[in-house]
Amino acid sequence: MVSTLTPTQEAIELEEKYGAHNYHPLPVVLSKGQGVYVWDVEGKRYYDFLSAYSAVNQGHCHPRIINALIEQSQKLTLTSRAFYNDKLGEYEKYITEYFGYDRVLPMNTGVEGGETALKLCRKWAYTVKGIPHNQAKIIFAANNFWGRTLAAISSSTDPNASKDFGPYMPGYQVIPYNDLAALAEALEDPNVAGFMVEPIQGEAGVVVPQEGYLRQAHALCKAKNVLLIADEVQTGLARTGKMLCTEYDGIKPDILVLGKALSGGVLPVSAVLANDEIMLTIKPGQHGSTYGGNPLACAVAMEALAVLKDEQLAENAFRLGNIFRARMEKFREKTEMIQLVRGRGLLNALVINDMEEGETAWNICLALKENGLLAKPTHGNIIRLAPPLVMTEEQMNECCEIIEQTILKF
Ligand code: IF1
Repeated sequence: MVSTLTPTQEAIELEEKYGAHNYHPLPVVLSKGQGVYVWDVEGKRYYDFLSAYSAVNQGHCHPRIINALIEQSQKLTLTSRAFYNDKLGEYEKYITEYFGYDRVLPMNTGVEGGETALKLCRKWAYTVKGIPHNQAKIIFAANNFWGRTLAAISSSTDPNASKDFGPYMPGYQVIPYNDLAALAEALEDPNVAGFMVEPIQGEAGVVVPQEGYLRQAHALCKAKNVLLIADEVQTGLARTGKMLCTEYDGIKPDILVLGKALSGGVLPVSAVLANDEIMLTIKPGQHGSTYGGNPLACAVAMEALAVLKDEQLAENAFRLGNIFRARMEKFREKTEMIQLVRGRGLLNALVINDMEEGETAWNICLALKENGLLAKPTHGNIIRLAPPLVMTEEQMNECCEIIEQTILKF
């Protein structure tokens, strides 16, 4: 039967019919990506202002990263950790020197990185800090988001992420984000082992804490021999204008979790970094994963990290982020649609004056799509705007024009 559907409609219909309905995507079907651009199946080009949730900081299909993928994929892709391979040691040396830690535990997705960090924290709590068995407590910030596993959603304050998935992981305590008094109080409990926190809360809507929040949180944790675990899966790797967002506070977290752009959007690669006292508490056979540290991931991740430095993407994100927020602040005087602009580097958000509970933000994103720019609301009335870090100033100005012209029509 000849299809009367457009290629876009055809692709959407297939997902509708055969896939789980665990997402509500914007109605655009992408088939190509290069740098800051993506193209849909009708050949229309867009600026990507989501960057796969900060997984393509280096831009879509970066040639150096793709070449590393192709080269390694024709040699050896996966050995499992039952044997050694000639890429893992090289990668471990590279990434630990890159971030200044003794050791790395390689995993795949960001949430596996978070899970690994919590297992390390608990293992350290019992074998080094001496917390009574199975009594270790871990503190999280309200409105956190670190993935979709049962351990992750157990710390969530978003019913949409946690409802009807219980019972939940014990040993958790949730305190308000950006509230040092609440942290100090929670730390009075001698069984607290760690505090896991995002330097900027991504999913919550790019929530930037007060100046020095992480520095003071780190000091409070240190005073109580509690580990500070920084979830930099979304904020790390140059996204916020520094190689790590924690650099704004001049601290080195006890455990650092990386993911997403660690592979430049090419395949899932995550990493947990820590020093010997913490990392060596996990002994052979006590943790791992089939793909963790596979040679293909190692080759891709080394190139993805090198690109961040060689192309000075943190500096570019810092500079373009200032241009973006300054321009949006000026634009706010011309429209009552924007409540506020916030973010750091190229992790930004517009908080929309939304009279229809998120309707408007969604409709703005549909209109942006029509005007050649892809973005998606997070939590109702907040539109996250996070392009690849390889964007030029000229492209940024063009995108600001698109955003302004689109919003002025609302
Ligand atoms: C989805 C959100 C962003 C993360 C932080 C760990 C992870 C994430 C700070 C886990 C993942 C992704 C998950 C993805 C959409 C996206 C997302 F909207 F869901 F929350 F970025 F804000 N820490 N975030 O942001 O990494 O296991 O996914 O590799 O679930 O829809 P992952």
